Amino acid sequence: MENARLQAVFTDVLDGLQQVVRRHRVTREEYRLLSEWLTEAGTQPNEIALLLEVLLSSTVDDVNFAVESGTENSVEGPFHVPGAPLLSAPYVLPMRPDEPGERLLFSGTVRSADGTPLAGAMLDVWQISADGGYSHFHAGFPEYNLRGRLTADEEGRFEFLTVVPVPYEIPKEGATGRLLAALGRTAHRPAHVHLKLGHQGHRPLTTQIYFEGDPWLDRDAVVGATKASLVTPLVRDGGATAARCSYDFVLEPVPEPALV
Ligand code: MBD
Ligand code: FE
Repeated sequence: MENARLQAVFTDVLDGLQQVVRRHRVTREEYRLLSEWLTEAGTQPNEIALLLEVLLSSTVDDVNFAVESGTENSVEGPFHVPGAPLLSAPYVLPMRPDEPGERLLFSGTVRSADGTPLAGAMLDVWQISADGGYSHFHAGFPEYNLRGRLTADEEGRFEFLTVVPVPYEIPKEGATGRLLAALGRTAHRPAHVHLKLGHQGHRPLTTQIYFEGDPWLDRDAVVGATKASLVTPLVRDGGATAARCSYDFVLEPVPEPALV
């Protein structure tokens, strides 16, 4: 970071912390507990990253990725893995032969802000399994389980088969889980599917899709991640072999570079 900016931001951070100490007359004992808790967090793999993701990343994203007319962003979270398999149609996310859970057919479109379909738009999709694990991060999953990249067709449409994700629960033993419990806040995230979307000439989008009726929608453990515009119905019509959901994504064009 450029030194002047580092100094400006750090000065404000320190000022904010000092104000909190003064306003609440933080005791020596409370200061010691904070120091111990942060030290504990630092010894746990990925814990600081999770903590920042829970408390702050959504605010950083909102500052940087605000949209005028495109689909809203939602945080990337700690479980993205670059380089997921490039799938071919008909799209099925890689899954175990005995992958548990209800099947989900996720369809939709990718369009530009003016409604033009974005043929060939790239979607990078990842999600938790029905038994509650993200491959690569939780033991016992094949590499890239429920992770894949696919493209929208000539009309900007896409469809892929996956399983209905379950809500994620932040581990109770970790420093982040202990903080949430101490605060009386839920450690749950509503069930979600993560996506990154890209198309030439458009701002890349990182977002998540949530489902109507999810009990954690209004108290996501990750502050600010759930947005009403990203919630879609999960449709189950009796007899169908899979639940369905759909979402129509809108990417914002990047301004044309000025002609020189
Ligand atoms: C998740 O699955 C997630 O998406 C975020 C943002 C934080 C923790 C777990
Ligand atoms: Fe997630």
